[in-house]
This record gives sequence, C-alpha cells and structure tokens, in this order.
Amino acid sequence: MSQSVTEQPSVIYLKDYQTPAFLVESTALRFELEEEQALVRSQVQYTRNPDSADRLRPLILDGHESLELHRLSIDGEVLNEQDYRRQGEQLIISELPDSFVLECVTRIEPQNNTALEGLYKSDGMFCTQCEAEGFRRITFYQDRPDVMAVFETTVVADKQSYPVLLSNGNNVDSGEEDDGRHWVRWQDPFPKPAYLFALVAGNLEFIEDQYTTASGRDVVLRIFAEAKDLDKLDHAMLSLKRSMQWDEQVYGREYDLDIFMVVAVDFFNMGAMENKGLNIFNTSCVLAHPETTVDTGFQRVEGVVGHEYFHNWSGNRVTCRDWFQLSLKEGFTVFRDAEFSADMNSRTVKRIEDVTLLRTAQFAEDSGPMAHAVRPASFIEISNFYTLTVYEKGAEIVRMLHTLLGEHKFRQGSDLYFKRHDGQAVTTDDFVQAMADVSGRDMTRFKLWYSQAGTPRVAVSGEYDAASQRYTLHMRQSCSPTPEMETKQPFLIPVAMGLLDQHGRDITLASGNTTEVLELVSTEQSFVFENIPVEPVPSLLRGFSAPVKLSFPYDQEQLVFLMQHDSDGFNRWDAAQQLAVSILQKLITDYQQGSPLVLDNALIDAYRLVMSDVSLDKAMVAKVLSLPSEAYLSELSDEIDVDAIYQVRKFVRQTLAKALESEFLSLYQSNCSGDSYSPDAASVARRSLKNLALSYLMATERTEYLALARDQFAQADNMTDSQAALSLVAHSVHEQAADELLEQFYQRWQNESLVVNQWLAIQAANTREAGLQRVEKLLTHPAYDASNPNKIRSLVAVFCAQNLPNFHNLDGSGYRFLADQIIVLNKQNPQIASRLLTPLTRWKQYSEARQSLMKAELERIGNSGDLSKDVYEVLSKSLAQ
Ligand code: B3K
Ligand code: ZN
Repeated sequence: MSQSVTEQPSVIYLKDYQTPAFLVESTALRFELEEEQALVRSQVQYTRNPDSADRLRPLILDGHESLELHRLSIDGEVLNEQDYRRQGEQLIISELPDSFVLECVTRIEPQNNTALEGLYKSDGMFCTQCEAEGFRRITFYQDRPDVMAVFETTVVADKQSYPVLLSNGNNVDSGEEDDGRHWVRWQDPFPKPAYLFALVAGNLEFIEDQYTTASGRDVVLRIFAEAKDLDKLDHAMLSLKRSMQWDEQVYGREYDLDIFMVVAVDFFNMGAMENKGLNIFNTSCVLAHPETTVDTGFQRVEGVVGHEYFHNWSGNRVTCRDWFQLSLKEGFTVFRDAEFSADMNSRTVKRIEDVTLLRTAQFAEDSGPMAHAVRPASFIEISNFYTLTVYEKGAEIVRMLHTLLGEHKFRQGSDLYFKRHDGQAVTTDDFVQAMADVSGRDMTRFKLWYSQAGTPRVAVSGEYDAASQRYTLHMRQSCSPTPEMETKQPFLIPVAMGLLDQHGRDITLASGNTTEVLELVSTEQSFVFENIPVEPVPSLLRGFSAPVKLSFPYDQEQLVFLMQHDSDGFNRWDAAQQLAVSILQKLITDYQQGSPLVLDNALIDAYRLVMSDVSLDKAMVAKVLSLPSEAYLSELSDEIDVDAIYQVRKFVRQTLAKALESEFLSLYQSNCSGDSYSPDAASVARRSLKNLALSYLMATERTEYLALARDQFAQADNMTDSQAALSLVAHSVHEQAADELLEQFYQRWQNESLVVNQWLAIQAANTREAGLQRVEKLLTHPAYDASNPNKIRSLVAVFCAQNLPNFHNLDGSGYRFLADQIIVLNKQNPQIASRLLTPLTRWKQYSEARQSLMKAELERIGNSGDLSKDVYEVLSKSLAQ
C-alpha cells in the first residue's frame, strides 16, 4: 500500500484492540515453487471465537495487494466474487458458519519481491521473512500474532535446483514426482502465529551436531549455508549449544522439537529471525571464521544465535497479543541474550557496550521526532517500531525488574510467566503481573516505563553533616515532553549506589551491604545515610541500574578517584567517560569561540594511570582509553556542531597520542602475541588493546608507525588484526599507502561477500575530503549490489552515520545523496528506505544552515511520488516537529 504525503494514512491504535472474530485450529499449506511464480494453497480450519462478543462479525483476512487470488472455497464450495469483498489490504467474508475449512489458492512472484518480506529469493534460494506482517504477502490469513495454529507445510520444487526443502517443525514425509520435482512435508505441533512461519528451498549444505536436553531428549542441530560457506559455521554451532545449555541452567527452559535448524541467507533486512525450529539468519550474523571475521563479528554471532534461540520460549511458546506488545518478546529476549553474553565473556565490558549503544542511539531516538514508548500507543507501519527503544530500552526495563526483585524472585517470576502463559499470546502487563505476583509488590508506578516515552533526567546532590555523621543524597527527576505526551508522571527509578571513604573503600551501609538500591519514586526525594564517618564520594547508578541521564556535580579529582577505586567496574569506566566528556565539551566551546585548543593534563594523567593499573582487565583498559564517540558527543549537545565535534575529538586524540607515545608503543608491543587465533575473551581483549594502541600511534602521523601498521597488515593471520591495520592506514594521511592496501585487500577477498562489506564500510567512513565522490564511485563498483541490504548498510548507511564532515558538507551534497537513495529504495525496499532516513530526521538539532538543507531534502522525498507507509510515517513525523 502506498500513499502520497498529502493523503491521510491509517493510524492503528492500541486502544482499538479487539480479539479476533475467528480462531484457527490448523493451517495446511502447499507451495508449488517455480522460477516465474509460486502457487500457494492454504487450507485453514476456522471456528468462531467464543470470546468475541459479536457473533455476526465477518472473517477479515489480511492480504497484500500483490496477491493474485486464484480460488477461494468454503467446505469445498467455491466462492464467487459476490461472496467476499477485497478492500485495500483486506478480504472480508460475511455470513459464515461457526466452523468451516477455507481453502485459498494464491499466486505470487517471489523472484520479483525486492521488499524481502514474505516469500522471496536470496541468491537463487527461496526463503521467507514473515515478521511482522509478511505472511499476508503469501496468502490471505488473519495475519496477527494472537491467532495461533498448528501448521503443516508441503514444499514442492525442482529437485536439482532446490535439493533442500525446509519448513517449521519435523520432517514427516517426502517423495518424488515424475517431472524432476520433489516434495517434503513438515509438521509443527506447537501452535504459532503466522509471523513465525518459515520456508527455505535451495541448494544448501549443512553441518550437523546434536544436543541432549537436561531431561534427556536428543535434538538434532543443523546449520545450513551455501557450500562455499560451510567452513564458517562452527562458531554458530558452538554458540547454539552454549545457548541451549545456558537457557536450561539460568531459566530452566528446554528445547521442545526434535530438530533445530538455522539457515544463512545473504539478502536479509535485519539480523536474524526466530521462526519456530527454523531460524533464518543474515549471513553477517551466523558466518564466522578467523580469516574472514573480526572479533566483534564472532561476538555478534554468539549474541544473535543466543537471541534467536532464546526466543523459542520468550517469543514463540509465549508470544505477543498484538504488535504494540513487541517489547514483551524483544525486551525480555535482549535482556536474556545480554546476560548470556555477559556470562560467556566479560560482564563489565558487555555492560559498557550495551550502555554505550543505549546512551548514543536510543537516547537520541527518545529525544527525536520518532520518540515512542516501549509499548507504543499507535503506529502507521509496525516495521518502523523495531527500534532501539523497543529492544534496548525494553531490555533495560526487564533489567530493572531483575534489580528490584533480585535474582531468585526474578527467576520465580519468569517461571510463573512461562507456566501461566505457555501457548498464549499476551501483553507486557501479563509479564509484569507475574513479577508482581511472586514478589507481592505493586507494580503500578513501575509500569509507566512501558507507557511513557523520553529519557528521564535525575539530578543528584550530596550533603554531609560531620557533626551528626549523616550523609544525604537529594534527587530530583524530570522527563522532557515527547510527541503526543507533554507531561509525565514520576517513574520508579532504581538507583544502585555505594559510598566510598577517603581511601576509596566501600562504606558498609545500614543494610550491611556496600551497594544498595534506592527507589526514587517521586519528583523530589532525599535519602539519608547514618553513621558515615567521613564525607564520602558517592558511586551512583552502579551497573547503570536505570536508563536515565544522571548528573552529580563531581569535580575532576573525584572522577579520577572513582576511576581508580570504585568497586563497580562499570562506574570506573563511566567516571573516565564523564571526565573525557567534560574536557571535550569545554574544548568544543573554545573551538566555537575561536580560542586556541589546549588539552587539560587531567585527561593525560588519567590515561597514564589506567595504562599502569595492572588490576584492570585488558578489555576494560581498552574501553577506558577510548574517547566518547562523535555520536555520543552529538547526543549530549543542544545544537550539534558537526565541525567542532569532529575537529576537537581529532585534536584530543592526537594530543593524547603524542603525550603518551612511548606508553602506547609499549602497550602495543606487550600485547602482540605469536599464539594462533582464538575468539576467547582474553585473546579478544588483548587484540582490542593492541589495536587501540596502534590507532593512537597512527594518530601521531609518524611514518614509522605506518610501517608498523603495514607489517601488521602483511603478517596478520586473522581478520581482526588485518582489518584494524587496513582501516587505520586507509583513514591516515598516507594516501598512497591507503590506496595500495585497499587494493590488495580487495584483490584477496573479493569473493568473500562479508569481507567486501567491511571493505566498503572502511571507505565509506573515510573522512578525508571528497568522501561523497568516493562513495558514488563505489556505487558502480562490481562489489556493490543496490538490492542487497548488507551492501546498502555498509556503504550508504555508514557514510551517512559515521562520516561526519562529508555527510554534513555545507554544500548539501551529502543530504542530497541520501535523499536520492531513499527515493529509489522507497519503492524497492521500504523497510530499508525508512531506516536510512534516521540521520535526516534529526534536522532540528543542527545549525540553521544545515537545518534548511536537510529539511529541503525531506520535503523533496515527500514530493517524489508514492510513498510507502514506512517512509511516510517517519517523514511526516520528522517534518511535524
Ligand atoms: N524478531 C526479528 C525481527 C523481525 C523484524 C521484522 N521487521 C528478529 C529478532 O528480534 O530476533
Ligand atoms: Zn528478537
């Protein structure tokens, strides 16, 4: 469905939810796959829903306008055109019996499906993506998550071209036909909504393993990919087995089918999809090999495999009633995968990474035109709500419940939730109710986290009275207005905290603990601590216990003190961040006023301290020594001054590099190792520190370090070291060397699509002048494919999000380029088009000159013709600011 910017789009409201008029007992599907079409026959057993008050309600089926309807019959009787109505995306049938079988034959063209939703082709293989509303591109159905059915699926295709035919559940039968075609039948005994349906047909190979569940059931594990990628599946298999075991140990959840399959596909709109028993993955989230994959890639595979696997319970066995409840499964599952990754690697580092993402991207979303509650009240296109707010902030809500209840009660709550709702489609209220029931707590105020958008601010001050040995923390919370919500009620904010004495030791608090969780529930509140012998330094929001912007008037000395002594690893890192942010922000003001830039020695001294602190783990050191990103500095600015942020950050990096050159060199040397590659946490940490040191050495612009980087590039036996060196040289002042290495790298890896994506991304991020021309040239390079989302993300999205000086060029060329891309993608792949809009939606935060350039491009997109619902929604909300 497409609309012009002036047409009224239909907005869907949570308050309008109605139970479905009919329930589905069973769904049988038959797919005849051919090169020019697919014929889909569905036979669905419907019964009128006893919970639906109106017994005369018609059956309303969803069906995309691209569906060609060939036949519709009820209990074997063919319907004529006057027996039903096709209206927009719906097919409506009235006057139905209470129970009947509806048979429907549709014709679709997967080979022309460029939106990559429903049934489409990726590199010659058929695959599906049905969440959220892709099933309606396959057949007419009640395509909503609260309609759950058992599925039987028969797939028929040419045997030579498509030897592997997969669907959900267990393989129950198969056979051959005379004409070279074959078929396989799958049955999934667990009732599921249509969004969890999956089908794959292709020329695939697989690796196989097995897992015995805690109760002794054997499960076959298969991971499928094209033959050339078969050597890149071991890490995913290991991650899968670890996930299965972790979910048994931590949540008491076992796998429930006899087989669990994962398929890697190259054309995919997002990371992966948790279809029951048949997960489909973007190759970027499943393939891993030391020679072609960087350390963060290995960790991403582990995290995403875990995430999709954990959905089997948090998402599939217990699913969402409607799409407003998306965070029910996504927030909970992100929390689960984060804890899994924390248990497999460094807990503190994982937390630092997640909070960094939240503070940069989610906080920006929460203060922009698309700001929405974790459980939104309305949407135009649900695909636009697979956001950092629903996922990451949603996970923070679950983490807060965990903090408030404690490990043991939280587990009881989760057990109750799964037991009470197994096989049901439920709401975030149901989830919180299970936690309320096991803890006896009233969660009314807590639930505001689901319904109120915006990032709360918490301003804290401390007051010490030596005579009475009393320390008081005064807190004040507020939350800025967001679209459609002017005023907010106070949130329940759990503030985990401790107090440090003059030696940096934790003071034991009245509870007998050194960390306490304060519950801030009103606008203003004070917390009193008795028997505090000296004026303490408070350590606040330990482990980032709530998704808020907390401020305390620390001076530099106190921040350095916390950096050295805080028993909470996250807060040690955060103190360093706060120190760096305050110094950078002051320099940004100096730059804007034309004052000379001079770096405060406090930062240099703090860095030196960290480098010599042997108690810290290497990954932590690397995190502490990384300056806050341009994106984070932008998020913290009232008006984003692109040039100042870019120049100041570069100046600070260079000054640190020169001041600490010998320290960085010895850090580099002491972390080089002759050991063969392993993606374990300690080795990853060592490489991250080594490559961070190399990045500072390269920032000095001295030629001897170019030689060092070139050596590393030439000798590396793994992609992490090779790519780190390439990216540093490519972004350096040594242009000739940059070109040489980029060429060598391409020659070597041109047949590895995922490596080529990295090669594109490195060039897209290059801030040297004429960045746009380089990107435009790459658009026509054989390495690029404008229909593959991974390529678009690597080149276009990276340029627009990470190449500040070039994208924000004051001649407007960067903005124009992005708008041109969106206008094309709006027709081809609306989901990707709408995602790409993000940098332009922030137009209000820039200088007037940039504002008008960005706004003009948004308007040009609006006037470019039929807009998809996806683009329409983001565009109209952006322009309405
Ligand atoms: N549930 C899918 C997301 C589907 C997005 C569709 N637009 C992946 C995940 O969160 O696990
Ligand atoms: Zn998910």
